Amino acid sequence: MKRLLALMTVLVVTAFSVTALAAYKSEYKLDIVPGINTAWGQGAQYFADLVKERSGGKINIKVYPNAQLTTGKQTNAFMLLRNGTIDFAVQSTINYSPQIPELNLFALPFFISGEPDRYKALDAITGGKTGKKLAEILESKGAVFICFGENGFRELTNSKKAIRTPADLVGMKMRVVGSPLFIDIFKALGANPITMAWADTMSAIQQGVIDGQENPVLTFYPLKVTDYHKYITNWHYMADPTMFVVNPQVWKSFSAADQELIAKAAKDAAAFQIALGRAGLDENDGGKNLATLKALGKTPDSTDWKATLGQAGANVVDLTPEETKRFVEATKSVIDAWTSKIGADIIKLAREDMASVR
Ligand code: X2X
Repeated sequence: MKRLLALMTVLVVTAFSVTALAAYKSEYKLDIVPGINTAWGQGAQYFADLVKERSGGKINIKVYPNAQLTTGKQTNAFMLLRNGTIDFAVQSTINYSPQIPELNLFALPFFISGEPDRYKALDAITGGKTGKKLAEILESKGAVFICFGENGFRELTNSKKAIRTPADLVGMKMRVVGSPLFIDIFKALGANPITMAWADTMSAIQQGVIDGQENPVLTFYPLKVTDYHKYITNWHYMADPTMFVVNPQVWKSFSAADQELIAKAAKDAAAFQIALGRAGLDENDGGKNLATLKALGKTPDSTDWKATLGQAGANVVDLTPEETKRFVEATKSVIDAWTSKIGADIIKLAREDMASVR
């Protein structure tokens, strides 16, 4: 009887682990927009590597760069995560904002960069009451949110001239992402904004179909935009965090221990992505970002981006406070127009979070 019981236990346990194993896919698809060599891509790849290593090869996440999983339609990304076409994503708030308007908060012009320390201000939002609220909204719309990472503050590049004032932008053909807020900002500045997926942008840059675009340094430099755009204006006008997210069904299929493993790996990868996206810019952090990268054995491509961009033949404009003020004034109406779309309550929360670190 005892032996029979033992045998039955073995059978039950085996059957159980077989079903548990069978529930795991051989590959989980992770969606990103740019190439792997950007800070965004490297952070996503590091996440996949950590999960594989820490799960002993059991959980295999594959990063699909260049918006492959959305066939280039990056603003459809949230719908495809929700319906399970995409399992995991490290996505920009911009690309989910057509379905989740509250995420436009980060793209309000000069809203975060107007603070004394824009990095601190951003961290106060993502790590504060606002970040918590945005995570709840995301979850209510059908995604499991793990944490925020970073694409970076977005800067201007163009092939025509140094841009120091809104007047310099008049008539310039500027590629913008497919979120209406960007059209409003560039129209307010007198430019001629053209909505275009990133998948089509590199060739538009090469062929001169557009004069300029905006993206963070750690995105446009690795993708060689500076081979074509020799003028860069550091205006930091909006922050572009990434979000580490999972399809809810996929998330439920993992054991509690594996969920914990994945969440920890995402947080570690996000910390790396943030450090990589900031190190060598003007982040007044006493060398903390560089130290984080060194401790991980990761060397950034530059420890001084202004010098690196200059060596690449770029003319780099850092706006003076007076020059920045003109851009702020020219785009103020956009903030007013978008307050109700984003939600006055979210904007108020963000202001409170930012004020707490001033
Ligand atoms: O399309 C862009 O500009 C990019 C790569 O930054 C995003 O996906 C938001």
